[in-house]
Amino acid sequence: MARIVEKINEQWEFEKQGKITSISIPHTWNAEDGQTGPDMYFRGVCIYRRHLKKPKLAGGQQVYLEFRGVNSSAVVRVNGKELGRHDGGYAAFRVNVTDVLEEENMLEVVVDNAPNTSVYPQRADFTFYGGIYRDVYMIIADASHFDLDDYGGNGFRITPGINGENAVVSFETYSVGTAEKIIVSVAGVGETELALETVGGKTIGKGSIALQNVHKWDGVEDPYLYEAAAVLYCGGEAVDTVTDRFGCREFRFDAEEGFFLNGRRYPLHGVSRHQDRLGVGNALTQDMHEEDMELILDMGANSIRLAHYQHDQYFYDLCDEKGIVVWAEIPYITVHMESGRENTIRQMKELITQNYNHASIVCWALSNEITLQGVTEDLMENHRILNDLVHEMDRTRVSAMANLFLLETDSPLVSLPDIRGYNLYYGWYVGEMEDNDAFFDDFHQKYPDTAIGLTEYGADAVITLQSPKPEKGDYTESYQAVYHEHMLEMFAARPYLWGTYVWNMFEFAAAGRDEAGDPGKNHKGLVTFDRKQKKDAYYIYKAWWSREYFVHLCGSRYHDRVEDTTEIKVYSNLDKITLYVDGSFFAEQEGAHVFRFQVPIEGVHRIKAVGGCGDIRCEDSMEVAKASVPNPSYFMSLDKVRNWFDAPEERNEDREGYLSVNSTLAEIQSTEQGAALLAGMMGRMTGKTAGGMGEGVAIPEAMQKMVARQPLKKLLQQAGMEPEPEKLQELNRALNQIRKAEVQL
Ligand code: GCB
Repeated sequence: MARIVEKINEQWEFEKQGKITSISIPHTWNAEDGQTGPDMYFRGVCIYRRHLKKPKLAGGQQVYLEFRGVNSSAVVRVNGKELGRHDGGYAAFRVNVTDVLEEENMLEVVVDNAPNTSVYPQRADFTFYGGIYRDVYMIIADASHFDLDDYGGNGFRITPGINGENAVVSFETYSVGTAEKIIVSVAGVGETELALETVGGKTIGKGSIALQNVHKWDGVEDPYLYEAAAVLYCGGEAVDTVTDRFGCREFRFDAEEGFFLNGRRYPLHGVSRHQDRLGVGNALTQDMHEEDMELILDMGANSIRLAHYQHDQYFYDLCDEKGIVVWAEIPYITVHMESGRENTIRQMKELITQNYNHASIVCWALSNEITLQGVTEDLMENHRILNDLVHEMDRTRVSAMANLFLLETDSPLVSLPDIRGYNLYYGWYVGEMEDNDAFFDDFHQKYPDTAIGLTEYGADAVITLQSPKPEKGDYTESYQAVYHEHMLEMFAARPYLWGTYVWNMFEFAAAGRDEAGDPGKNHKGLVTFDRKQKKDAYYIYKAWWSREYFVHLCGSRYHDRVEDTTEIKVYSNLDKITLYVDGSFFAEQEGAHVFRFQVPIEGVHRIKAVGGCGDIRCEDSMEVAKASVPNPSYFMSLDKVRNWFDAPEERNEDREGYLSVNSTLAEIQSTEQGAALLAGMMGRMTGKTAGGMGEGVAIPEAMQKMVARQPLKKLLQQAGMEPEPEKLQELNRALNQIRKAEVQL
C-alpha cells in the first residue's frame, strides 16, 4: 500500500499559562510581543493538543507525525506517553506513534522557548518566536518504507556529477523492512534498479543514471530541474514511493575572479533573509514565502543567504525553481556554549540530510559571528568537528563561516572552512563606509590565493526618517541609500569578491533592540517588515542588478524640504534620464545607476523622471514642497537630541579644558574619573543594544583605536544607545567636571 500523507494543521488547542484557545497551525505565541521589544516577550512552556483518530492500519503499517518546525524544544506525547523529544527550532523531525495508538487519542506537544545553555540559538539579534510554526503531517507508511527516522530526511539522496556535456546521477536510498527491489526513475530520461545491501538492519540502495546532453541548472537564467522517483517493492507490490527534484550544476570559488557557475563567472548578488514578518512572526503561509521570493527576484538578486537557521522546505524549493544560489546555515551564533556541541552536530546533520537534494544550495555554514567573546579551544574543536562532518556528509559542497569583523584575519578559525566570509558594518556601527574598501584591499593583498566574500553589511533606516544631509547613525532612509550606493560601487571595483549579502532584505524582529522610536526591530531591511514598502535603497540594487527597465525617484517620502535648492536623485538601469518640474522640461542627464539634479524649489512642485530604451518608456513622479521649518516627523527622537544640542539656551557647551559628551572615547578613558564614569555607564547600558549582544565583547587593538577616535555622543548614537536628552545633559554635566588629560593615539 502506498504511503498516505495528511496535513494536520487544523483543530488544535493551545494552552499558555492556563489559558486555552483554539488555533490552527502555523502558530506562534510571540507574533505580537516578540516584535515590540525591548526584551519583553514570553519565553517559556506552552502546550498544543489535538485529538487524533487512529487511521485504519493493515499489515504492520506505521504512523509517523512529522513536524516541519517547532521552536525551540518539543516533547511529543500521545495519550500521556512521551514518544519523542526534539531540540532545535528550525529543522523538521518525526515521531513514530504507532505502538501507543488507540481508537481515540490525545496528541500533546509541549513546546519550550525558554532560555537554556545547550540549544542554539540563545543569544542573537532576532526574536526566538515560540510555537509549532510550520506544518504538521501524519504519515502512514507500509512496514517497509524509505527511512523516516534519519534526521528528518526522506531516505533518498541524489548526487549529480557533470562531465562535459553529460552527467552521471548517483542515487542512494535508505529503507527499513524488506526491499525486494528499488527502482529509481528520472522523468523523461529512464530508470534503473538499485543494488541493495543491508547495513545495521537498514537497506541501502545504490545506482546511477547517465544523462546525455545534460540540461543544466543554470541560475536565474535557466533553473532546470529534473524529477526523480524511488519506488520500493515488497511482495511484488510497490509499497512506498518518494519523489524529489535535482539540478545539475558545477560551481567553484576563485580567489581572483569570484564565483563560477557552470564554468562561467557568476558574481553572487545576494541578500540575507530572516523568515519572520509583522504581526505574523514566523508562522508563515506559502503565499508569504512566495511574496518574499518575488520581491527578491524583482530587485535582481541571484543569491540568498538564508540566515541564521534552517528555513522552510518550501522556501528552498522556491530557490531551486527560481535559480537562486543559496548559503545555508545552522543557528550556531554569537556566543559559543560549551554544553551546546551535541546540538550543533545534530542541527548540522538535520540541515544536510533534509536539504541535500536542493540544487540551489552551494555551502553549509558552520556558524555566524561566533567569536563575539573570543576564540577558545572548545570553540575551535567544535568547529573542526562540524567542518569534518560537512565534508563527510557532502562531498559536493563547501563548508563556510560568517566571521565577526573583530575576528583577526590570521586566526586559524578563518582558514578552517573551505570558503571565507566576513560580516562588516563599517559605515554603520563603526568606522566609515570606505573602511569596507580598505578591509578587502588589505585582505586580498595579504591572501591573494583565498576567495573572500562579504556575508553581511547594512545600515538601519526607519522609512519615515528623512534628511537632506544624511549621516551615519541617523536612521534615515536617505543615509541607507547613500551607504548602499557606496557599497555597490566598491563591489564593482573588486571583482574578486565571490559574493555579497545585504543585511537584510527585510526588516525583522529583534526583541532586544530599542532604536529610533520603533523598539523590537532591526531596520536594516531594504523592504519594510510588513513587505509593503520598498525603501529607496532597494532601487539602487535594482539599478545595478536587474535587467527589467525602471525609473525610481528617491525621496518621495521626503516631501517637505527646507533647502532652497533640493537634490532630486533618480535610480535607474537606463542610461539617460529626463527630469520634468511642474510639467516642463528641467534637464537631461546621461549616466549609470544614479542621476542627480539640483532643483530650486518654492511652493509645491510636481517632479517627473522619464527614461526609455527602444519602445520602452519608464517614468516615476512625486511631489515636493518648500517648507520654512523642518518637518519634525522626519527626525523623531534622534533629532530631539540633535535639536536640543542646537538650541542655544540648552546647548551642551564644551567647557574649555574639560571633558564633554563631544570628547572622544580615548580622551575620556585617559582620565581616571572619566574611565570610571564610562565603565559604570556601559555596564548599565549594554543590555539595551541587540539584546545585550555587546556584553563581554573581545575587541582587537586596531578596532579599539578606531572606536577610541569617535566622540562619545556619536558612539552612543550609532550603537542605538543614545540616552534621553535629560540624561545626556546629566552625563555632560558630569563630564564637564573632569579635566582633560593629554592623549596619544
Ligand atoms: C550581525 C549579525 C546579525 C545582526 C546584524 C545587525 O552581524 O550577524 O544577526 O542582525 O549584525 O544588524 O547588527
